[in-house]
Formats: sequence, structure tokens, C-alpha cells
Amino acid sequence: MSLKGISLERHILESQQEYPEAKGDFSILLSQLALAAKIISAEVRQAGLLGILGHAGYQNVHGEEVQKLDALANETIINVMKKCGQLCIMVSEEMDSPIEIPEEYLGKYVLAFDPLDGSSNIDTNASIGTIFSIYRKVSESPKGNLVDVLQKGLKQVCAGYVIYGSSTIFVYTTGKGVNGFTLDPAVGEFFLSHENIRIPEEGKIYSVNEGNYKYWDKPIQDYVDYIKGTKGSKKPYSLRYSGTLISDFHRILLKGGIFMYPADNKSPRNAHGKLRLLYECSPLAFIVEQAGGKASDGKNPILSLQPTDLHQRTPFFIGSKKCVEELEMFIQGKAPVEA
Ligand code: P6P
Repeated sequence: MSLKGISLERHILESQQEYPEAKGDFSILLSQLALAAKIISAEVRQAGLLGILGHAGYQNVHGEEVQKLDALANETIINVMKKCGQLCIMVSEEMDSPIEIPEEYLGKYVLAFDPLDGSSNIDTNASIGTIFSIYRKVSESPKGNLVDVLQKGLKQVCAGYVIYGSSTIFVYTTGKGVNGFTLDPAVGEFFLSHENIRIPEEGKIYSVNEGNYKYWDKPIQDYVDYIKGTKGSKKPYSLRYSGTLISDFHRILLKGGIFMYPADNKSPRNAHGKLRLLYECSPLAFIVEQAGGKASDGKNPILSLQPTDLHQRTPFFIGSKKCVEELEMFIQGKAPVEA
């Protein structure tokens, strides 16, 4: 029996009907993002045959080696979105400064994105992903500016990701729950496959790069020791870590547990962690809260953080509500007695 019922396009249009005042601008924006995802998916799936694996030969704003597929995904999104007529400005993980929109195509939304998350995994055929976050324009000028970009995560009107794994899945929320759509490459369309995703209230999976253990603050070390059962009587969690945020988060979203990228003193750059607030942590925080979970920097909700820089980082703890709350108790010095 075919499960191909509701397409992403139809889901977007049906959601639009819930807003009588909507003119379809947002629907056009989201549909164009889905088109970009299909193009990137096709490129990713045959990268080894197109000579687009390996390094592009330069570093990005974060001092990271840019992979050829990173650059291709970035160019794809910019080319598709720049003239969709719905944006006033764009911010990409790959670009030092915001991307301006030509005068004749200016719209009322802001797009922040990580074109291809998981670069270190591209050449090993592991899952990688695209992350996006959409805000409404707030400044007066027709052209977008930093005021429009540096908004708190709770101001997002939409957030989503695309995971290029064993299948290509487009997951998004507009504040009315979280839904996932699987790409049928033969049809060239995304179809609803994960309706109304809810994260389990608690889980027994933890996802963190334990190779950084010795660089973490002690409360984080104590928490990980506790969930591993090396301290206290807790039944050990299972460790799952791929090195691709989207892949590790998608697993936690569906199965429960906690993903962590803490601050560490491995290098000055990691003093606030490695993951970026605007186009990695805020969109996933919106999604997880819509699915019933929690996302924190260890003390504050991610969605409450006021960005001050395009590429600023934040310690990141996200997953089942009970798991994140337990982690926060360790940071507050209120760990369970047995820990
Ligand atoms: P580490 C990939 O490069 C990335 O930005 C995220 O996708 C991932 O969660 C993290 O870095 C992995 O970092 O230090 O564990 O290799």
C-alpha cells in the first residue's frame, strides 16, 4: 500500500489556509526551500561521481576547511532563494557577512541557514544535513539589516532541517507542531512520513563527543559519569554520536535522550562551545520545543538568547525535557545525592 498521501506542497498550502490574511508569500518561500533541498539531495547522492568530494581549497569564517559540497549547497540555496521575492536578507554559515537581496526581489522574511551541516562526514558517506530558520522582518528599511537578523529564537516563524541519510527527510515547524516529509526521488516530491513528531518525555540515549571530556567543566563531567553509571546507581545510557548535528539530533527527536555540545577549554574558540546560535541551535530549539522537548545553554532556554553576532556560538543541550532538566540540575549544583 502506498503511504504517499500528503505532499509537502499540499501541507504548506493547507497550513496557509489557517491564516486568512496570508497571501501565499510564506508558502512560496518554503516551497523554494524544498526545491533547494531536492537539488542538494541529488548532488549529495552522487557526489563521488561528480568530482565534488574533498576540500574546496579555502577556509570559512570559522577557520574550518570548506568542502566542495559545502560550497555547492551554499550556492544552491543562495541561487534558489535570492530571487524568490520573499526575503529581505539572508545569513549563511559559510559567509562572513549577510547576503543582500536585489531591490526588485525584496520581501518580508529573513532566512538564516547552515547549507550543509556535518562537513567532516561528507567524504565518509555518513548522514549530513541542511538547517534553516525564518524570521519576519522587523526593521523599517526595505532592505534587511542586522536588526532583522539578530532576533531571539522565540521570534522565529519557521524552523526546519533536511537530513540526507538513508532517505532524504524534510522536517519543519511553523509553531503548530513538527512534521517530517520523505523525498520520493522517482516522483521528485516530499510526502508526509512523520506526522506530528513528539519527543519522548525522557530517553536513555546520550549524544556527545566524549573525546572532549577532560576539557569540560566539572558539572558536565559529573553528569556524563552519572548517566554512564560510573557514579551512582543509574542504569547506563547508550552513547550514539556521529559528528553530524542533524543526524544526532534527528535520532534524539525520534527516540528521546539528550544531545550535548558543551563549552570546553580545548581551544579559546570553544569557550562558548562549537555550535552556532542563529542557524544551528535556535532552529533546532524551536523544533524540539514544538515536539515537547527542551533546549538550553545549561542555564537559559536557547530561544530566549539575544544574538549579538551572526556567527556566535553557545553551549548546547537539547532533547527530552527530563534529560535536559537533569543536566541543568548538575550545572546548578543540585545533582542527585547518589551522583
Ligand atoms: P566535533 C559538524 O562539523 C559540526 O558542526 C556539527 O554537525 C557536529 O555536531 C559537530 O560539528 C561535531 O563536532 O568537535 O565533535 O567533531
